[in-house]
Amino acid sequence: MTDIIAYMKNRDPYEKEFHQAVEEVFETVQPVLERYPDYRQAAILERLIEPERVILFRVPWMDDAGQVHVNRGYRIQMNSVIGPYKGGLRFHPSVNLSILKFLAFEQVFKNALTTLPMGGAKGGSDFSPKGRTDQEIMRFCQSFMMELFRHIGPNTDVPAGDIGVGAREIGYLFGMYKKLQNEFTGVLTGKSIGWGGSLIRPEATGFGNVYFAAEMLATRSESFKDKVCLVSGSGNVAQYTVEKLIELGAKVVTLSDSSGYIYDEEGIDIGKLDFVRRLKNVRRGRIREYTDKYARAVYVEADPTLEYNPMWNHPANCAFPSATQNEINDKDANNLINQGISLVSEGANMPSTPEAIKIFIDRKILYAPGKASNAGGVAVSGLEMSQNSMRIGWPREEVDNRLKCIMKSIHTTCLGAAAEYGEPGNYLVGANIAGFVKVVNAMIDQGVV
Ligand code: NDP
Ligand code: 2IT
Repeated sequence: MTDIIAYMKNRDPYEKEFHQAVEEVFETVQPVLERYPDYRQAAILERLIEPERVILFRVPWMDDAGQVHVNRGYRIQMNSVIGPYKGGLRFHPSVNLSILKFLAFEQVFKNALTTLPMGGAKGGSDFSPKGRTDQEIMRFCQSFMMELFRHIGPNTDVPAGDIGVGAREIGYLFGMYKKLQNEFTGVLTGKSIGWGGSLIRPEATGFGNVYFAAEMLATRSESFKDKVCLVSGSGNVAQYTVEKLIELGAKVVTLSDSSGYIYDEEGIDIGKLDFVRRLKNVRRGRIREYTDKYARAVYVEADPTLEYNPMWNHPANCAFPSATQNEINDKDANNLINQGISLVSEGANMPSTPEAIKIFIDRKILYAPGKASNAGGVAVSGLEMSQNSMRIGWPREEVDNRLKCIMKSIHTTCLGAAAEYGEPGNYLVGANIAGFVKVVNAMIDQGVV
């Protein structure tokens, strides 16, 4: 196994996020590899780290002043062994091959855990939507789709949203796909409700994360009533995490964006959350404006010279990192524990560094890795695909109930796999092993392809 890690690092030395995601999975599935030595001859690990296909393309677009810009577009089609490629698109200046390969790799196992037939993919661009007008966003999305359309399809690859890609972008991308293909199909998920989207898809990642965390708390006979929660980010995942936490009686005291965070000791109630929604989804403003409206809250500007994030250093019971990768390091993990945290449930993908994860597990924190706890988003995307294929739309309660059942089943599956391999209560080991076994068994069934 160490030779495969060394081979991977030597071959693509700059892909550090990808290496991090692979190492985390491969370390925890070691007991499976020992139990099934045949995997070696089948070169399972080597096949898992090599994407089935990588598409890299130029995205030229014109801004409102007539200036032409060029960005890079990507789609990593990682593994299609249990279904069509499925996974989001991220538009953010930090996007590169390493980040998208890590996300696509995680997606393969996450999608396997959902119980639905979806392979793993991820894509996006280093385009920054911040400060761009709707017209500029539309031209960018159209140019992006003018290349991507030939590589995707409802039975081939079904992209969705991620950081920087929400309902507005999905609309522009879908419009161009439909025009080029002359076909109205469920080629993207996260569509608006009026033209093929599923109810509950916008809510699904945040709600699903809270459903998963509630299952974890229940193993210790606890609930969210009166729990103080730290939530990072203020986008799609964070907003619906806060909504569900409020509904279940918790008090959420933080939200953030890449410029800084707000701390509201009195708690973010539904009225304040509505303000954040308008601020972020309509006006596309900064989280610091929260304190203009709610003066008793404090705003703390992000300080990249600090070795820890002060946001993770407030008294609380639960933490829901919901912004981006590696937002909790070892110092943050220790601060969280010293402040009374007993549960960390990841809404973002890989928000905790390996050192932070080790601290959570050693200290017996209820720790849920994103590939289990944030799987509700892609799960409801899978339900959107089913509804589109059948040309029907399920009511809100039905989708929400299915989401709850799926999160419950992922929770049970993780605990079962962890116990089977001698690590009871370890959700990291459970999620990695359960996802891995499902994918690998399908690869063995389908031969060397
Ligand atoms: P959004 O674009 O809606 O929101 C992202 C939020 O995170 C914003 O508040 C953004 O701040 C902040 N953020 C982004 N990058 C950074 C950074 N480098 N440093 C600090 N803050 C940052 O994205 P989502 O809510 O959809 O996604 C959040 C996370 O959840 C991501 O890790 C994503 O992969 C994951 N996820 C999303 C799913 C979905 O269905 N949408 C499903 C499963 C996981 P700013 O506005 O300043 O950039
Ligand atoms: O990381 C993720 O699971 C997502 N961004 C959602 C992917 C999807 O296809 O809904």
